[in-house]
Amino acid sequence: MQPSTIAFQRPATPHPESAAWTVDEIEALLALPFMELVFRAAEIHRQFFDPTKVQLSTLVSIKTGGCPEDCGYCPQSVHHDTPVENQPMMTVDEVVEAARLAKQNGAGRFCMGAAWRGPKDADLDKTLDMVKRVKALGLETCATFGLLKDGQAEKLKDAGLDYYNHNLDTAPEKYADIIQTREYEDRLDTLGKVRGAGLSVCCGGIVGMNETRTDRAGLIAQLANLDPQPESVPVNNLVKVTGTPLDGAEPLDWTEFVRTIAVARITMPKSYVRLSAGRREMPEAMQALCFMAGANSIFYGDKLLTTGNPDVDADRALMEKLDLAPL
Ligand code: SAM
Ligand code: DTB
Ligand code: SF4
Repeated sequence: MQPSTIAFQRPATPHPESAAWTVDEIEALLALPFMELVFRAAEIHRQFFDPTKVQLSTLVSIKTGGCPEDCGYCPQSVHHDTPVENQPMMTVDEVVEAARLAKQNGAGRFCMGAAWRGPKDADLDKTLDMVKRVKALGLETCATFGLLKDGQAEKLKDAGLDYYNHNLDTAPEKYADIIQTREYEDRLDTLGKVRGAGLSVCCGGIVGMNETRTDRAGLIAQLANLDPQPESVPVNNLVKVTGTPLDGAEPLDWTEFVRTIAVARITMPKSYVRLSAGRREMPEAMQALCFMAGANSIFYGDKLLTTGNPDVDADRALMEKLDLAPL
């Protein structure tokens, strides 16, 4: 019997590194036959990374709840009646102790998050001590404090911050359905300030918010066309929290999530693509396929900011089964 012919076309020429990605090109990648898409992503992954290594970031919420912004997915917004209460900022010693435990568990990066629209100068000053002391433990440091004003990124850089996380969250066309209290442009402006201060950029988004495939392509186009591309790209699957407007969102089929990871890998070949929020709800085999499709980073630790993550023992066991080692 003759083998059946292949029913798809390889691109005649690869996408040139310097050219901008169009939403149509990205949508065409998302629509490739599933196995072909995962295979292409796995090939590209191997050109730039050791596919047996996974970068591990541990999150801690240094200031939880009471956020004035209205992000439709977020349990920490004052606009939504959720189980998360407004809490005071953690002390520097508490944060350093959490970082020490993260390092002991094998994390390489420690990411501090705050439920702020952006930091007030007095609050930022308190975080600078945290950054200095966490860095002194020998961990990479990351912060996600919201929108930054002039000069704030430089202060964080001087304190020893390595990465700043600020997500675009979704496509520009979908954005107003999700958030009304700040604009897409505000986010791009903060990303510019982060780059300008010489910090590495961690920037990604969320899928599973009732967006279309075109919206997912639109988000990836925005991320891939940042120049330079972000060093880290978190791909979050919406964690549904009671009381948030997106609690009733239609779940995304798991294959569509894997496709999103694969296309992030193909379009941002040198970035760390992080399999982010929503991992606790993902079967191990789906996570394995995400690693095959080019994911090479995870949030590691029992908690994300306010919701759960796989516990450390479960993640160690999974990495052992898949012969993956921490970076
Ligand atoms: N307040 C700051 C901000 O919004 O930039 C920093 C913390 S905020 C919680 C960081 C990111 O977490 C958001 O941009 C969003 O991408 C992600 N996130 C928040 N709630 C989520 C949820 N329920 N599911 C998935 N990702 C979520
Ligand atoms: C990112 O992209 N995802 C993380 C981190 N950056 C700050 C946050 C996920 C939050 C999930 C909901 C929660 O735990 O509150
Ligand atoms: Fe506030 Fe950030 Fe949550 Fe938006 S995502 S409500 S800015 S904590």
